[in-house]
Amino acid sequence: MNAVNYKSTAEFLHRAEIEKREVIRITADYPEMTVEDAYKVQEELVGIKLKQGHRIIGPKMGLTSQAKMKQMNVEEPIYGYIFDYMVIPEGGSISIQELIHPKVEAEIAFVLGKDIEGPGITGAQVLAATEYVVPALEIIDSRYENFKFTLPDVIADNASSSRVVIGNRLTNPAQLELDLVGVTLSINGEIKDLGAGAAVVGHPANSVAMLANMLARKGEKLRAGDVILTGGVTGAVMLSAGDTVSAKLDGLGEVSFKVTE
Ligand code: OOG
Ligand code: MG
Repeated sequence: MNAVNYKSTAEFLHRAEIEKREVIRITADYPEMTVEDAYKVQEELVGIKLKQGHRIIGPKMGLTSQAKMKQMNVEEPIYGYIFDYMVIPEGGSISIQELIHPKVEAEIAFVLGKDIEGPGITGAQVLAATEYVVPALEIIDSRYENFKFTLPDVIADNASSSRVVIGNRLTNPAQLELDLVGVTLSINGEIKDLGAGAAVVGHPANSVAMLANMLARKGEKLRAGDVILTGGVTGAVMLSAGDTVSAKLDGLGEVSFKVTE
């Protein structure tokens, strides 16, 4: 069997996103694709988006909670990139027709005041370098059929990144214990899932530390001003037209958006 062609695989996934079409997962044809191969495909995909004039607002972590790993049947955290075109304003809306089969998850986002460069970064170092934390809703939209994938597939697909809503209340992380922050995710006023910050690798700052250490392997660092999603605290919930989605995070505030036809 042939080796994975990073560039054409990235183009294939990019087209699926643009055409809002689900595709057969890469590992159906290339079962031997490794995690390393997958990050090379992701790099090509990021390159395509940058070439088109899109800007990265920050890297993100995914599959950082037991809830998410179990739900997606995948066993280790991954990273991807959030771009400017993915941002929906707080309280804004998105048409279901712009997406394939979107799901939403509640997250805690970090904004750094200083660069952080791995390896060997700890959660305590992350907290010291953080300017503020903010509640977020991430809309994930795997390009794969039935939202089913293996670890290399989802890495290649930029960790299912699709849209994000960032809350507008900024909190200094020294003001609260982020692992103890209670989180609810509601649709049309009904709670669909809940959790606490500790669901994210024990403490969301640990997720940022893992990210800095993973990026160090390719000589990259986290930068001051990056908006970093630390991974779903809750499981992800399917979206439908007519949904009003909101997350409440104790001490951090609320964030919401609507899904239209
Ligand atoms: C992968 C993306 C995971 C998170 O917060 O865990 C993610 C997926 O579940 O499709 O963004
Ligand atoms: Mg996420």
